[in-house]
Amino acid sequence: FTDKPDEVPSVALGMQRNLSVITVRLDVMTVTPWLAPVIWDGTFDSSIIDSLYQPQNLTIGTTVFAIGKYTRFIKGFLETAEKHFLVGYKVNYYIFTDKPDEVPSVALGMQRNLSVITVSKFFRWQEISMRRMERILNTIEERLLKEVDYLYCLDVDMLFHNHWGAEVLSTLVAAVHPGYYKNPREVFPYERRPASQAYVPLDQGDFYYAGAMIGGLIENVRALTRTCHQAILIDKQNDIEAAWQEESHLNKYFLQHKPTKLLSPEYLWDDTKPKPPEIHFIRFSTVLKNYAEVREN
Ligand code: 2GW
Ligand code: MN
Repeated sequence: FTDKPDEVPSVALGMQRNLSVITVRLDVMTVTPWLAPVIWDGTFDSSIIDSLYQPQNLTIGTTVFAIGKYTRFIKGFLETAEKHFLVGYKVNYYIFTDKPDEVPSVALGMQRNLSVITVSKFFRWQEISMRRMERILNTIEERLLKEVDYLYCLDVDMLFHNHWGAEVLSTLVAAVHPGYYKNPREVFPYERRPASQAYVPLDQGDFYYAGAMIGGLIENVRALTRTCHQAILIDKQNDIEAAWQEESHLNKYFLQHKPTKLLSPEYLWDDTKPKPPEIHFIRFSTVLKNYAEVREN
């Protein structure tokens, strides 16, 4: 067992003597206190993972929203997903947009399909991002229950840079936010007002999870989107909007329904941050964008 597999020398072994190198990570948390794995490079073997999941003949759905100026991100998202996202598996992309004409045509690999779902644009940006829960829920109930086994809901202003494979599959999957994985819970930007459904007291919370990735078995993502959407509606009736919109509600949900697998920040990075040594691969990361320009309506 070593944290430095590259440094294991090759030594001539006698007959009937074998050596296995098992990599361990000592520099990061690789399992939660409720025994869910945290997926870091060096904690899994892709060939073993694929031997588990390939025979199941799975279909993995991916939702992305590209409303208003965000259609410009679709091309890079899809082109890089084709190189790194669940390659070798059946993948259905579902692109929600108000401008179906602006969805570029990107060459897709075998067993990979794309559906465009036309939706209206909301005036407030907070609604664009928050209403994803409602729209994903409706689409799950209309068709995704029949079409996919697992569903991953991702931000579109992102690019894949390295393998993002079947090691992410599990019942309910959350991504640890790249900005807060070294911080104590008191500084997590949870919603702190008791009047909101997303309220988390200062002495609670496990991790701060990113809103840009929700995943899991379709039934589990359905339950998540249903609960979060209902909580958002209750907040609306009470005239309160959580600090980080649906990300706040997601964090409340994961506090009450522990994820069965956590993705380390390798799986959801932020390019404005320098790469620290514990991140061996940046696998999926935000595109640097001119916020003022892209968000102007
Ligand atoms: C427009 C103005 C301001 C903010 C967002 C938008 C906008 C977002 C838009 O005009 N069109 C659009 O399609 N979106 C979708 O919402 C798109 O899929 C985008 O990736 C997603 C989230 O917005 P984004 O990427 O600008 O926000 P981030 O990266 O700062 O978001 C984090 O916080 C959000 C909550 O405020 C969400 O939880 C998001 O998932 C987080 O990554
Ligand atoms: Mn984003």
